[in-house]
Amino acid sequence: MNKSNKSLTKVVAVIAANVFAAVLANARADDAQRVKLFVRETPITVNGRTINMCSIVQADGTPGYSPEQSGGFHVEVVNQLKAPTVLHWHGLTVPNSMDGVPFVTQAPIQPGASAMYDFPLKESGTYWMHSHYGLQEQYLVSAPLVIWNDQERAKADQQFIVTLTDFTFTPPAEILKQLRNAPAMDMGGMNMGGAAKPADGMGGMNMNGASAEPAATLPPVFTQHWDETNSRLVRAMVNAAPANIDVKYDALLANKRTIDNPEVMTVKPGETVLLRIIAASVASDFFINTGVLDAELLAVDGQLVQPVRGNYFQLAIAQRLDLRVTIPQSGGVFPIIAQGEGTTLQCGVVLATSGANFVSLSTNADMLTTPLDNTQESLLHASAPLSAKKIDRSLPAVLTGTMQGYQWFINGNKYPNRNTLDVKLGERVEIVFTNQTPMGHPIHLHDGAFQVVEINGKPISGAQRDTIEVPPNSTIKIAFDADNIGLWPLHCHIGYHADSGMMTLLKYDGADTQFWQPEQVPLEKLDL
Ligand SMILES: [Cu+2]
Repeated sequence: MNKSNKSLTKVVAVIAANVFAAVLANARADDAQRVKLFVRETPITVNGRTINMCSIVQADGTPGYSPEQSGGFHVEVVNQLKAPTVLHWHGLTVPNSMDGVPFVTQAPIQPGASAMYDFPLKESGTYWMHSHYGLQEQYLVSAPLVIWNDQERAKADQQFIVTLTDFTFTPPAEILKQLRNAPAMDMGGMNMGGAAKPADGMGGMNMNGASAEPAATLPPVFTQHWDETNSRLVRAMVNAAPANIDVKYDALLANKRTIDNPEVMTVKPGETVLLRIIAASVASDFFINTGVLDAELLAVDGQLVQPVRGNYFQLAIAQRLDLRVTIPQSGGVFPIIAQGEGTTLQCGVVLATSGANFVSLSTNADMLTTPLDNTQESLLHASAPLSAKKIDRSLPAVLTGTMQGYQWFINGNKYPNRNTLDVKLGERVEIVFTNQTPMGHPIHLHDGAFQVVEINGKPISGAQRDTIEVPPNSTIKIAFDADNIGLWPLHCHIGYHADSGMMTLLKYDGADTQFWQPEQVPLEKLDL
C-alpha cells in the first residue's frame, strides 16, 4: 500500500468512527423520546355483548399518538397480539422503510417483538394509523394520529378527535369467505355479458345499483346537495338508487361508542369547536350531518382547503375532515351524526353546553343514502396547490371487479402480483383512475398527498389529499411530484377489496425491493 492510500484509509476510518458515534448518539436520543405504542387485544361491549377486539394505545391507555410536529415522529410499536402485525402511518410522508407495510417495506412484527419508527414530520393535522396486516383493521387495530403545531392549535377554541369505525361480531375471514362464495354478479370490466341480477341478501350483500329499477319507482333516499343560493352543502332527498354496500355491519362506532351511548363533549356558548373526523372504517363510507350547526370544512386528509360551508358532508373510508362549528351564545345540545352510506346505521358524538339537557339520539336513520359522489370533491380547492409543471408521466389505473369469487382488479391485475406502476425520481406524475364498477372505491396512495386535478374530464385545482373516492363510473385524475424514492402501495381502502386484489405498487426506478414478497400474504390465517 503506498502512502497516499494509507492516509486515505485513515481518513475513511475516522469518518466511519464519527458517523458511528453520531448514529449511536441519535439512537440514544430516540430511545429516550420514543413513545411506545402497544397493539393489544381489548374487550369492547357493543349492543350489550362483550367481545375481544384490539386497540393501539400508549402506556397510559391513550389511543394513538399526537406528537408535536417540530419534535418529529419517534415510536416503538410493541406487538402484544398473538399474531404478527405492522402499523402504517396513513397519509404521512415517510422514508420508504418506515411506511409499515408487511412484505413490501418491512417484515411483519412478530408477537412479543417491537419495531422502531423515527422520521421528521413534514405534515401537521389529522392523520391516522392502522394495521396493514391482512384484515386486522376490522378488529379495530387503528387509532388517531394528529400532528400539532401552532397553526393546528389556532384552528378553534376547542378541538376534539372523532374516530369512526364499522363494527361486526362476524370474524372478518368469515365475511371474506361469504363474499367469495356469494352468487356471481359482474362488477364491470370483467366477465361481461351475463344478464346479472341483484344478489339477494347473501352474505350481507346488497347489490342493487347496476340493474336497479327505474328511478321513479324507488323510495326517496338522501344525498348531498350544493345549495347554490346560500353557498352551502346540505342534505336533499332524491329519487335515486341507494348505494351498493357489500358488507353489513352490526354497528357503527364513534370513538368506539354506539349511537345509543354517544360521547358527550362539553363546549362553551360562543366558542369555536374543531372536529377532526377520521373514517377509520373498513367498508363503510359516511355522510356527516352537523344538524343546526353550519360547519366550515377547513381541511381534508390533513391538508388545508379553501373553506366550504354546510351541514352535510361526505367522508370516504380512510379520509379525514376538519370541521369547525361555532356554538350559539344561547347554548344547547348539538348532535354530530355520521350515517353509513347505503345503510340506516349511524353513530355520532354530542356537543353540549353545561346544564343543557341531553336525552338521547335516534338510533337509526330515517332513510338510506345514495353512493358518495363528486358533489363535494368538485368544490374543494387546495390552499397550497402543486406548482405549474408539465406532466412527465401519465399512468392509468382502471378499477374493475367481479362478484364471481369476489375479485377486484387494477388494470386487469389482481394483487398479489409483480406488476407495478413505474416512475422515476423527479418526475411530475399523474394517475387516471377509471372506475368501471357500480361501487365507489376509496383509493389510497402511500407517501403523503397528491392533488386532485380532474374530475370526469373537468380540470380542477382540487384538494391535496391522500385518499380519493372514485365514485361509480367516474374518472378522476390526480397529480404529484415523484420526490420520495420507494415502493409505495396504491390500493382501494375497502379492506375486503384490497385483500381481494385491488392493490398495486408505485415503484420508483432504483427502489429497494428487499422486503417485497407479494406471495407471502397469508390472509386466511390472520384471525386473532
Ligand atoms: Cu374498492
